[in-house]
Amino acid sequence: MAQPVKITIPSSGKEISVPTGLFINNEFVPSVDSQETLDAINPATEEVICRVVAASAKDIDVAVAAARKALETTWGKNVDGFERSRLINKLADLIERDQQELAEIETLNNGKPVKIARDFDIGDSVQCLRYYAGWADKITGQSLEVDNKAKIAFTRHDPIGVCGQIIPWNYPIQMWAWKVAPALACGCTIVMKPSELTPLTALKLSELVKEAGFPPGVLNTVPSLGPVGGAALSEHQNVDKVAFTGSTITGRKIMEAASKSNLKKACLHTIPVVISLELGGKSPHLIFESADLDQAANWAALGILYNTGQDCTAGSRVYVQDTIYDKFVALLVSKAKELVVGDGFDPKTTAGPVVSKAQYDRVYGYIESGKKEGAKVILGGEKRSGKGFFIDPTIFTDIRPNMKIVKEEIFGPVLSVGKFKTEEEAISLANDTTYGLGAGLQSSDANQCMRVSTALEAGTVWVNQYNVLNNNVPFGGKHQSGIGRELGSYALEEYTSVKAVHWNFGEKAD
Ligand code: TXE
Repeated sequence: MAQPVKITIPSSGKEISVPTGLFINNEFVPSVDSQETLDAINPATEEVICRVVAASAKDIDVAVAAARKALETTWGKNVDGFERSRLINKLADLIERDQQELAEIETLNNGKPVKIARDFDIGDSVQCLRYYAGWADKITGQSLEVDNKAKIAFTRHDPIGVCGQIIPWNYPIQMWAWKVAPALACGCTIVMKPSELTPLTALKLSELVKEAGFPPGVLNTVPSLGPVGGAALSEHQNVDKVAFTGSTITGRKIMEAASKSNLKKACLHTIPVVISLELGGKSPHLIFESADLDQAANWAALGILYNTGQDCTAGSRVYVQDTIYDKFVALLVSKAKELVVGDGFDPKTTAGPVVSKAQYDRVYGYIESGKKEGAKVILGGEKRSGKGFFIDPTIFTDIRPNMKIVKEEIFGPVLSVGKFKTEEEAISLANDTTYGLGAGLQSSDANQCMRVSTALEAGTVWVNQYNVLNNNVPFGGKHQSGIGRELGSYALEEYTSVKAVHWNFGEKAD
């Protein structure tokens, strides 16, 4: 095991070579002590594409040691920002060069349409790398006057160190870029654990990391099961930071593991683990009577159906003002019907299958619970026959706040639509959640837009649009949706450690 394999792209019959080993010190290697493998499955056909090496806890040790060595020798404080910037830009160029091939592998393993993978996920990832390449030589501290003329203090923003990065399966390339780009720009080294469901593009990207010229050990890739490799990274004594995107339940486990290793480290006087968590959501989307209804219906449909609803900011609760309710719901249903759910290699497809059998069963579990609890299905809700984890858009109305479909993250193309009379009622319905990731509102009343966006409890609020992100704008959640921010200059704070230097150039001690 650990040799590359040829995989076949179904639409063209083209063969692509994909590495299957662990990527440590710029080489693809077998596990040091385990024969375990992970099946990479095509969710459109349910067939196994290939198997890759699954990292054990001992492999994580090896990868962390490689990352530590690189931090102390060839990366970290040993390389200037201009060189980091040059290498990150080179990596972006190589990803752009290979975008079609990477998109096809992403579609094979994740299911999303090739065009979306290439033009949005990869296009955005290339831009993300270039954005942070721009920051790499601009990470500076401050010079500070202190209370004595013979003294000065200054700060340096050092790399935080070895970073464990644990990413999910809904945007395998994009989540990789969001985590890798700021970490590299700040001079950190990385042990990347992709989801066990979608390891292929992270392995393929590792080839490009080597080709770009990054020194061995700067970025290591260790596909593994969450409770094995993910847990080993979270509790590792020699990892300085864990960055995670995934479910709230796993986020809690990671925090617990990190805090337990923190206490031990505090005793040992070593560096504590720093955490950033990007977790789930149950995001509200408010449609007010003054909105451009056609546009509002477009944004509401995109808000829940983009990426087959497997989106942490999915606008899964739409609340509509009573005066326009019937008209808007009819429009929304007609927009949702335009979605073409199918194999991501079919150019007509606009939404692929959900990623796995587990997700498929989970989403249908919620659809059944919605029906049982008395919500009304006005679109979809039935299973298709045949192979593939395909789920048609499903819309529920006649909902109540305590229903599971209204409270819990479904992570599929399932929407709950409710009604409100007043702005106050809309805000109160929107904020009635334990999450706080995204929120949206559609209105042509500017004062209302400002009032409501101020009142909504979320890390991101979209006004007259939905689910649009930019690499220079921070992203993250409130409440149980996470800790810390990705993207923008804010992400640099997650990957740097501020050191204050106090300098005496004249004062004598008594
Ligand atoms: O997530 P997990 P799952 C939500 C979404 C979805 C649900 C379940 O609601 O239906 O989570 O998905 C790693 N220590 N989101 O079970 O387990 C795992 O290997 C360390 C929202 O797939 O959170 C993978 O790499 N790591 C979300 C990553 O965590 C562990 C995206 C995510 O998997 C671990 C994905 C452990 N003990 C799911 N256990 C978003 N916010 O975008 C698992 N992992």
